[in-house]
Amino acid sequence: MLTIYSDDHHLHHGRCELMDGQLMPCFEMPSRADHVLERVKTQALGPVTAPEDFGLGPIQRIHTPAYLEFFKGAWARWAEFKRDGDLLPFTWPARTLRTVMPTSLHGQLGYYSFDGGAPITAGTWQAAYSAAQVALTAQAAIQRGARSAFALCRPPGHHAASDLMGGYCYLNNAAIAAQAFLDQGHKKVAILDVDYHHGNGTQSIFYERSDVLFASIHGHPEAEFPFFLGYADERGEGAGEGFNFNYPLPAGSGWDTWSAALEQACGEAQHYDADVLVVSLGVDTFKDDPISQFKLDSPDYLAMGKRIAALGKPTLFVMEGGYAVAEIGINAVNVLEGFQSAQ
Ligand code: SP5
Ligand code: ZN
Repeated sequence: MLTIYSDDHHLHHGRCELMDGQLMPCFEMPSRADHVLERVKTQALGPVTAPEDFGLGPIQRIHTPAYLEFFKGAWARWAEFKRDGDLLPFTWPARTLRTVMPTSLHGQLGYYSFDGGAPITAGTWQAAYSAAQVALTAQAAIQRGARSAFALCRPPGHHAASDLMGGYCYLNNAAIAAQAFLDQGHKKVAILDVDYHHGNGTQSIFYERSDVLFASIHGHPEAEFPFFLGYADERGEGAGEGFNFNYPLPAGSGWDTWSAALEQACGEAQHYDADVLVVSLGVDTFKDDPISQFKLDSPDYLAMGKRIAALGKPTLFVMEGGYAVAEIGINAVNVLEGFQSAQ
């Protein structure tokens, strides 16, 4: 399997995120992608290549021009404040407030974000832009006939909506790739999101559309980030009704429970008869993940890959979360090896 990877992810190294009553060192750190790349190499998964540059066009198919302009320019505006830390939001237009557009940097940052977990640093735009190109380059490989490809994206993307950052995500790499498939002639794309957290950004982007089916298995939002989306009764709206599937699971869920949900999600993708499959591949479902509550073990990821392969679709894997840094390479690459072993 071909892996697409860019060193540019090192340009994004946030210092702190707001969590559990503290500014904590960011769980989403550069060594994550380094470990995955290392494992891709030691397991000889296949060639590793740098991304091509497809420009802003395919990113603008998912994200609004105003959001992209804000994100791209935010660091330069923040630098003028001459502060020590990264740029982090602290006020959001929640109920009773208006979603007006303030003129100040922090007002606009609140408008364009939904949590205090996505710091903007000097290199965040470039890293996120390159991650989107990584996804697009892997997508192009499949478009040219590859059965599968791995987009080793960092920062991740599935929490990012068309004009919102949050949850360590800025640009929705999986959504951008899914839209590229459609723009290049495919009619139906299924996105299977196996990250521990609900892919609220991806769901919101495609919620009223029938050309992208979204299925997500995740920690129940009653108890788990992102709290305000990801419930089982969210089935899509308008033309999208019946094309959104959420499988929220309780804390402590292991492979038995998790794989039963995967079985259902795969059944929906099969029934939908997608042309291609995009997998939002988070491995924060691992038993030792520091911020998550599922109990998958490393061999389970091999089984996960095998089950996904049984769908028989051209498959693009897009890296999302996973914070047990020492094991992230083993677990992510196990999915890919499991997939390949089932060919
Ligand atoms: C891409 C991705 O996986 N983003 C996840 C963002 C999660 N941010 C909030 C995490 C809150 C975790 N609280 C757990 C408490 C453990 N001490
Ligand atoms: Zn996650």
